[in-house]
Amino acid sequence: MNNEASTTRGRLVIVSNRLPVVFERGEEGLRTRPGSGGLVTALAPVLRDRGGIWIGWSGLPADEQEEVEHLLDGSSASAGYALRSVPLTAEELELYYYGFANEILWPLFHDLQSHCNFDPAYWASYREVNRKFAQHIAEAVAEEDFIWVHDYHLMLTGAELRERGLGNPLGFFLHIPFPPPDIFIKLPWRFNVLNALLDFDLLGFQTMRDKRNFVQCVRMLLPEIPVRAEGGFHVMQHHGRELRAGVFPISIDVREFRRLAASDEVSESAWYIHEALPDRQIVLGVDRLDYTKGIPYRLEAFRMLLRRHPDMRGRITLVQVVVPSRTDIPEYFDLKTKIERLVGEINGEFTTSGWVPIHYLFRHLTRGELLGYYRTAEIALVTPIKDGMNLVAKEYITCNLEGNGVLILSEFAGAAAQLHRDALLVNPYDIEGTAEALHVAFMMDHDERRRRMRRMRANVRRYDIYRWVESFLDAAASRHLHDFPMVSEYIPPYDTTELGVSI
Ligand code: ADQ
Repeated sequence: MNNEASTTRGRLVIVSNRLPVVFERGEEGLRTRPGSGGLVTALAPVLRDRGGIWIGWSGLPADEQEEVEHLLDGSSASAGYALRSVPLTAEELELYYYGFANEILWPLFHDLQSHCNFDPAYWASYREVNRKFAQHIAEAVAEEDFIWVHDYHLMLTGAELRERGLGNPLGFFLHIPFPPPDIFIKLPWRFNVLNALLDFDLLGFQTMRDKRNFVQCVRMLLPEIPVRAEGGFHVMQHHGRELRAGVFPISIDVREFRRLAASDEVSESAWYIHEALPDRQIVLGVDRLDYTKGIPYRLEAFRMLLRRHPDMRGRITLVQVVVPSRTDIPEYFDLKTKIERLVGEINGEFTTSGWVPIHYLFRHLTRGELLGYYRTAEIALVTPIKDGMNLVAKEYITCNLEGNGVLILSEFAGAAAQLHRDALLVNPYDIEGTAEALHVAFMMDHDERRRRMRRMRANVRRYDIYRWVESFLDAAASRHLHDFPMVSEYIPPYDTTELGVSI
């Protein structure tokens, strides 16, 4: 095997579809400000200490590339690591990003093949753009740099880099789920994608379920590839190299969320929210407008709760925040219309003077507002029909400083693998079951709430985003897999692997 190169000697090269900076056009022209996600925060110190580059698309049209590069030189100096932009034309954006990534990979990997539009032009562009990314990476890296590619937009870059003769250690992390074989095989380009993934040295998945699905796809579609389990990894041989697949559940910057949640701004915001909704429990839903988030089922469940338990009326309010996303696409616009119709119907059926059952917010919230809701809500309703991890669940737990919140969580969210003991798990398609979980959450006594929340808070605190970055880089460098005990203990009702049925 020739992929023993240490990843600690070289620099770290992060590759993602988008760069971690936001471009804003003001009166003085284009400006940048640093992105604020947990991933950037956790990777920035490593990139600075070790030396590094972040490669991605700026979010702006290709004809602004010159100005973008000029600005990125300045941002690189202040960030302490280099930022390199990959220009994308309007056509590439349409076909590779809105097409292949959003109309094929996103729905298929969330088990929704009926939402897919398998347009061959999308595939051609996806390959082109992955090739373009590989070209930029190849130009930027030195021999011993560790290249870490993120997410489903860029699954072919490893193979493209190998084709160019690059021997660098290559890692890939998939932020969304990996589908089971019977769904993955619907992809017309299933062999190309699977083979390309095998050209990385380390593949990271959010949960055991995703890793298992990937291994099953390899076993089914590429039976000639030897696969063995070793030290928590699945190890496969391909093109004379060894690929290891492992589980790395992503998390959040816990210290930062706690600090912000305790700030005066958030404490005040939390107080005002409850002051405006006195004597009732607040149930919070926070989602990007997306059909994977299960918002209509959740609203139906809330309606069922109010119909079946009239005593809940006037004592519970659902605050549903929906963050606008892709509303120019008909499918997303239809989803928005459906949500608004349901909210209207439910409010029309139950509102009384002084009580509106659903407060519906369709907009971006400031961080302060969002954390105010996290901090004050007695119940969080996180019920995606499928989700890689779901950071909203972890943010809610971390911001629940009073320690008396209840988390209702979909068993199909990656976070369930970690929080299944203390959250109330639901099948999001089961409207009656979710309605009952809401009732149980409402009635749960103070001691049990605190007991459950204390354990969930400790769990999220232990495995924060810094631990996640460290464990992935350690696995790449030392072939050692950190122990995430919670991911190996989850035995959901539908799972057979952990019951001893081997894959
Ligand atoms: P996403 O699909 O974006 O991520 P998620 O993990 O839930 O989903 O993260 C959403 C983020 O948006 C959270 O950090 C949240 O704070 C923020 N947000 C939500 N509503 C907001 C609002 N109204 N205002 C401001 N911010 C808001 C993908 C995968 C997930 C996986 C992540 C990380 O789909 O499954 O957990 O990557 O790997």
